[in-house]
Amino acid sequence: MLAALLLLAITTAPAQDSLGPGEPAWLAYRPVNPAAVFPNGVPDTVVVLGSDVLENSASRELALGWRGMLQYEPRVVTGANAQLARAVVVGTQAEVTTWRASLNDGKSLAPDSYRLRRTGDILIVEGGDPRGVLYGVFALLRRIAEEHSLATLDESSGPADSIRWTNEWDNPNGTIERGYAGPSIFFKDGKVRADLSRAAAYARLLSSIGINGCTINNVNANIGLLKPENLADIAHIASVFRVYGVRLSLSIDMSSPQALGGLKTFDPLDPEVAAWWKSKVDEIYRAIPDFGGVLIKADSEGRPGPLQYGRTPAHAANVVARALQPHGGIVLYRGFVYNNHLDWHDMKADRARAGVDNFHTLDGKFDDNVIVLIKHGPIDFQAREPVSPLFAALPHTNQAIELQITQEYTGQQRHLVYLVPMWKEALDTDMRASLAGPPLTVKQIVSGRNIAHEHHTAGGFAGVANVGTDGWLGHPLALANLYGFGRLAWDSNLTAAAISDEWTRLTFGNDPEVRAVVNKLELDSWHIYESYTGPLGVGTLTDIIGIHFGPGIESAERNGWGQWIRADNNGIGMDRTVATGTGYIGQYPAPLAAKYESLATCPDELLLFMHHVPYSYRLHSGKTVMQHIDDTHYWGADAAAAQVPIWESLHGKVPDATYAEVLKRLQFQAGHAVVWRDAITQWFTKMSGLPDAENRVDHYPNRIEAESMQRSARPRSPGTSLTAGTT
Ligand code: GCV
Repeated sequence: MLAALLLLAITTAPAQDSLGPGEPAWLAYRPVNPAAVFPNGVPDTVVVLGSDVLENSASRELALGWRGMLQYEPRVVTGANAQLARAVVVGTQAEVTTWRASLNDGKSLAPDSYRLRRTGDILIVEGGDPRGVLYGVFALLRRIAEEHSLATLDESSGPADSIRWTNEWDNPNGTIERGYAGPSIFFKDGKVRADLSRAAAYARLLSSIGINGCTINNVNANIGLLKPENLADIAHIASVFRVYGVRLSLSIDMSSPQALGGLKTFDPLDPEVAAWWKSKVDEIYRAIPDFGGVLIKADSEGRPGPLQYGRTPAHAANVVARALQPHGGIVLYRGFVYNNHLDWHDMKADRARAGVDNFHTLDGKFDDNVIVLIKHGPIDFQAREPVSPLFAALPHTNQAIELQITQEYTGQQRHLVYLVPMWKEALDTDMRASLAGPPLTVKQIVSGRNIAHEHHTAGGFAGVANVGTDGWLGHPLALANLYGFGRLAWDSNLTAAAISDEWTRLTFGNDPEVRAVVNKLELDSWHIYESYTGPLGVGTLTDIIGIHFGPGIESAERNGWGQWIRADNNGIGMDRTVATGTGYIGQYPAPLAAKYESLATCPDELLLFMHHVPYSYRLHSGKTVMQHIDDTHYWGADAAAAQVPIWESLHGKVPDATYAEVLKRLQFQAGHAVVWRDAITQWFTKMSGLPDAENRVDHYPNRIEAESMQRSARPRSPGTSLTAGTT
């Protein structure tokens, strides 16, 4: 009955256009040419072999896809005895074998995996389990949206990683830390929202790209969410997630046994604390039987943690993991543990070292259901960072990679930055200990499947999405990042270009011109953003003290946060070498350490992350550091401006509301790129005393003038309200 009511709630969810731009995102189900997909006729019947709630979702989705893309209302029947002509049959492998034993060819499917095949006039979507059935249906619908012929079909697919979660930094009051698309879809005024139709729609989107878990609250966790009355409300969110195979999880605060439970301590080795966690976790599972587990941020940025009692992250993770283990739950324990009161006078102090320094002695000490969650870079989701050396330091520990979909330091969805190419660089980095052995990439490490890391039992991806009520991510083109995150978590061998094209076709259709323009904008965007912000791996130069938006070059210096760029009149960059610097480079396996330690082999794009050099230092490109700063910033601002007419060429070819929203944001970005360019070129020219070879610096004497010139030079679309430097 409850399931039926939920289904009703979902099918009667508010009309798509009331959910704002970007909705329904890539599940647009635009009409296609049926003859191109089904040369022998469109299947007219959907047969659902099982009765699992996920199989019901699968058949409902097929019907939606048929209606939208093929303009056909299919007959939906359940059970194995249906009379068939042209049909799509969906079921688990066991159900398909019971239905037609002859279809069993011995290829077994793992949980979450699917197989799509055709036999005669019948298409079969077969899953290793009901979740696999649903994923298979979404995969079939992707083929149809891309107008692939399904005259022949036999393909199987399964996820590379078992953990494929998004994390949402939502607070009970409805705000979202580092969220740039309106308020929370889960919480309002201290409570779970009464209307969870958007939460349901989000679960559907997540499921369509293979995401199987979602942590609904901020890692800076609110303790009160674990109160019984709140757990009862959170269970409603879990119910709407369940229909799409998404397991709910919660961020927890390690001090809860004391702060909420009233104990004298939250020392993870105290038996009363362990008992408190066990009782609380049992209570959670009574409310949410398929609860996924917990996410823990501790001893970081003021959050309480085990260090207070002289205990380790392993002690803290394990005490919660032992409470979760009988229920099948997991702990994602964040490797983001660092001291934000570093002494900036100390030339050996280095925040980038913190991950390895805090965790390497704990390798092998975490329980099997603990996964250490590691930000892809050692600092904090900057526009350019090397991969975190922590991935190589925990060979006997389950690991997952943490990526940030919300664009905290990368333009907050007012700048277009397609992040998949950046993530791919991290995932493809080879961390092998010696060049003699086979490659050992980060994607292999987090998949937990390689021989060198045989003790892994689970691994995967967590992406900080922070979707809100405003078109999920605000900027319509930013949705490619959420889509890309899910697709990479499923198959990290997919290319950034293939993912962009897939997303574009599902979102905007198959018009070659639209595809070419959107793919170009997406694929060029990271390079453009990086060009007018932080050069050569120095950091983003973003204002880190304020809202992490816009230039704030000196804000990183002379404070305890450790995002120093160490710029003075003579030079710039952090010396992280083993020879003369902080020794950070020595945390990498030998081949990578050798590459970064030597100026001769350190790549230009990471130079200032690894080395301190004079402004006159010549890069591999032949330019000096200062000339590189000037040239890239002028190029980047021009390239940002050029995105506007490129997008304008799509007027009338994409939905009007999306066209206007993207245009507004690209125009803003073009103006803001000039602000960035001038702030940085002027600051570094003054600091270095080296003039631009082309004498471009001081074109715009100050930032205010730059803004106003930009405004008058480029008319805005009606209704534009974005202003540089504000949220
Ligand atoms: C949720 C950065 C962000 C913080 C965030 C933190 C983290 O420091 O600015 O808002 O806290 O990362 O990832 O925990």
